[in-house]
Amino acid sequence: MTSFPKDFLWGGATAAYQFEGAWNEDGRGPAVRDFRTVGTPKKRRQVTYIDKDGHPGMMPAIRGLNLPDGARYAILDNCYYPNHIAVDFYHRYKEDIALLAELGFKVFRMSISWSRLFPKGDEELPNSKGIEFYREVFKELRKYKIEPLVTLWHFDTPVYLEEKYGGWNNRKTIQFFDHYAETCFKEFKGLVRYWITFNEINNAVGMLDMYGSDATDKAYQEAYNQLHYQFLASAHAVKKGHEIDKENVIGCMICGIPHYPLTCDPNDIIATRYRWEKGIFYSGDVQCKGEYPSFSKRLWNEHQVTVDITDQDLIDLKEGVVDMYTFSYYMSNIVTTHEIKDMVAGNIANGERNPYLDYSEWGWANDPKGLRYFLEVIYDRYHLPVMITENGLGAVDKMENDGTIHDDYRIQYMKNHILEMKKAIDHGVNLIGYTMWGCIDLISGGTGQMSKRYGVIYVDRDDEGNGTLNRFKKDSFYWYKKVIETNGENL
Ligand code: P53
Repeated sequence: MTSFPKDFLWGGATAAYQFEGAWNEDGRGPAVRDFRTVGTPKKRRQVTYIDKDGHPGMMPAIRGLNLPDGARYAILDNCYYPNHIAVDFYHRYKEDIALLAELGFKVFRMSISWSRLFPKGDEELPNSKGIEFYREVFKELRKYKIEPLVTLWHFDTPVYLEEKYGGWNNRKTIQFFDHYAETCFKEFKGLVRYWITFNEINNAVGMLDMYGSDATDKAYQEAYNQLHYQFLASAHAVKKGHEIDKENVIGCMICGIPHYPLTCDPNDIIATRYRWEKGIFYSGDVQCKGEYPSFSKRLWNEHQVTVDITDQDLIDLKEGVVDMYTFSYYMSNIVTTHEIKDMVAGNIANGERNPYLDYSEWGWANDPKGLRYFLEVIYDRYHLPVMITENGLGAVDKMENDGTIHDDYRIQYMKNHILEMKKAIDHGVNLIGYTMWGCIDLISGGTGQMSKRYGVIYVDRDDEGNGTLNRFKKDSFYWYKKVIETNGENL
């Protein structure tokens, strides 16, 4: 069997708002994600606000739901916001990066917090403390020959842009993002070469499409339009990034969920294909081919959507085609037009349960073959280098009295997925890297829990914010170190 290419980028991935903490330090402005409380798989995270009459309120954090008219994001006294301190990478990055170096990481995926550089989002000059922090982090990574892979937007739009301009509902936000992206390319030139523009960009529409979702046509209208503005912002960033440094490799990032039909009923087959188009190909095609796919009209008509597309936009999209396709992979889902008999009760995961797969405690299907399937479909469609920029198992870990953590379930999960990556490479896919999600335990994006852990490094902190924040190596740490050392041979 073919081995991994010799310069394969092994590593791990994080996102600023789930990892850095220091949410209001050194001039950082608040971002929309800072106003989410902690949840559980059954109880959704809440977004907290003060309404137009000055009363505190909260509502579930669901894509497509907006704050009540006139309300403003607010921190409430009786709520816990896990992202404020997160796991404190902001103050511990030296210790953390030393651990990543010990693992032998070739690449480390992290995101820049937009509001750390531009606290409001529409400023001309960036916050120098923010620039300084990221520069130090990148230098520290380079010291160990770890290549940073930097996401510009990981769901964390500055709140000021949201409240003053309506965020991504407003075309103006593109211009603020353009300025932010250009600032990053200039300030971090020579330190960063690998970039991702928007994390899981396809979720804008994808998250509205869950079973039982009662998303309205208005929500779809907003989502498709927001997506268009983000496509443009991404395309501008790609073009500018290449102009500033031709060494830059800039990718899209897609939430990669393969969909399977439940039955061979042609209705199920077609529904499955349409689900791929809506959820996966729509965004990938725009970012990798630089134009809207032929099926776009059908998707827009489905919800009476009119997207605000100008002639210049079409040129911009063409000029901002990405260099690589990156995606997250956690699970597959099932599509059916028939009655659902056995519903998966997970957050995000949804639809009929797949009897051939087992499920995580959060209801996510464990499907290593689905990763190969996805890789092969995507590479065949775009012929661009592909990178898996998130993958892993969210699970409850138990620390023994001697500080060890025996997470063999995580080792199994990663091993099985890496074996399928190997097969995909063998089948011709140009897979260039793998960054497992949450290499150092961090706050779950979906539930806000600390107890949904992905890391090979354990962080002592619980769902209420207690704990020393000290780091411990799990069994998977030693295992992954060996995988990297042997370039994927010793699994
Ligand atoms: P948590 C949807 C489906 C799959 C992954 O998720 C998703 C989403 C959108 O939330 O998110 C990505 O922490 C995301 C990360 C997140 C990770 O998956 O809910 O890019 O920020 O932490 C894992 O278990």
